[in-house]
Amino acid sequence: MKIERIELRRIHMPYVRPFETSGWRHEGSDAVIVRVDAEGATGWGESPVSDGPWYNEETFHTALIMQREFLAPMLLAADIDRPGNVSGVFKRVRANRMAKAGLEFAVWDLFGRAQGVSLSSLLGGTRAEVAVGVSVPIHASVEALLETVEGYLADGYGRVKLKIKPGWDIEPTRAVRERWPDLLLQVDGNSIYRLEDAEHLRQLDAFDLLLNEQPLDHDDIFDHAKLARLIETPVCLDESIVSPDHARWALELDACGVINIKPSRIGGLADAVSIHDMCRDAGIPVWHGGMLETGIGRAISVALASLPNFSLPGDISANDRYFQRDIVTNPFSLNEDSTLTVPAGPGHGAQVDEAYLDEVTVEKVCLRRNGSG
Ligand code: OSB
Ligand code: MG
Repeated sequence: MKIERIELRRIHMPYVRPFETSGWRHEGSDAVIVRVDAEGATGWGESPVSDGPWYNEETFHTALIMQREFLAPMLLAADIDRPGNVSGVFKRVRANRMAKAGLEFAVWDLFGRAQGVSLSSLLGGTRAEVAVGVSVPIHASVEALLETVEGYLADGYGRVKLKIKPGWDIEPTRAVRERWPDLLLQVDGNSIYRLEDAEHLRQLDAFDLLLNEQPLDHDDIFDHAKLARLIETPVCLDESIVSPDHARWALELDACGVINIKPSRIGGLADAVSIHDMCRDAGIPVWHGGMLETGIGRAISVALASLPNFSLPGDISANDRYFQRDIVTNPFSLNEDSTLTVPAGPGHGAQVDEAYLDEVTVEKVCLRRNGSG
């Protein structure tokens, strides 16, 4: 298939509440939304980048430049037999994985819609519902945190992840655990700790956590392997696993007991599925992380999380946990058993609300095969 037209838009869409981690705070989504058109069909993707290089090195500025100057022209010059080949088209471009992923996602959706097949089945999904939880930002007080968690539990979320940092880790985790002894609970430090903090992190072992996510540097695997031997809570890697090779290195070093898969961080769905399969063969559970995606990225996440080795609940909450109004007309709602239902229709299934998308668009670029327009 020859892609005829690519549209790139940077949006700004406010969150229902600000999201704060150990390293940044965001009031809304600044994602790049990608549309591809070919042979009368349309596909939609999302690069869940933000205004600054805080999670990884990318921002909406870099993603738009990489897509406009390099990736979109490469895709427009290619003839794609299957969406799994898109990552090969981008191979000469180093890193910039979220920029690549937004385009790759859109091509998967395009093929799914053109063939009338769901993204979940194209990827090898086996579940009709995926288990989900909620990621809870850093709060100003333990009291405020408990109130937020209580609200999410009342909404029906069955698993909670607490964002932590030095000074906001042991006490809030203890408080949540004491209040809800049976809650599925985990923590995420977003690379704020050092190996020297191992003794400190060991205190979290008392709280029966599912996992401790990415405590050490964003590009570290080696020290995580050392830390994994010093704490009892399973180490989970997020930021460090940016490719199938990185996953292989982590598995060979026993650097983690669990991997968080975000296809945007890995440069696309094809490599995300490879990591899923590698972990399945090694007996390592994976779960689907989140980047506070819009309804487009969310539908892609739900499709990927329907693969069998996604055996822990994902950070894929219902749309209304993030946005009062989303850019899709068919948002997910939470089922009573803390799951989302996997769309069975063509592609990822998100129906884009183009009028509202226009309203939240800050800048837009259009490229065409044989010249721009
Ligand atoms: O580290 O998992 C993370 C959001 C933005 C960037 C990084 C992370 C997160 C989350 C939110 O934890 C997960 C979600 O989308 O609900
Ligand atoms: Mg994380």
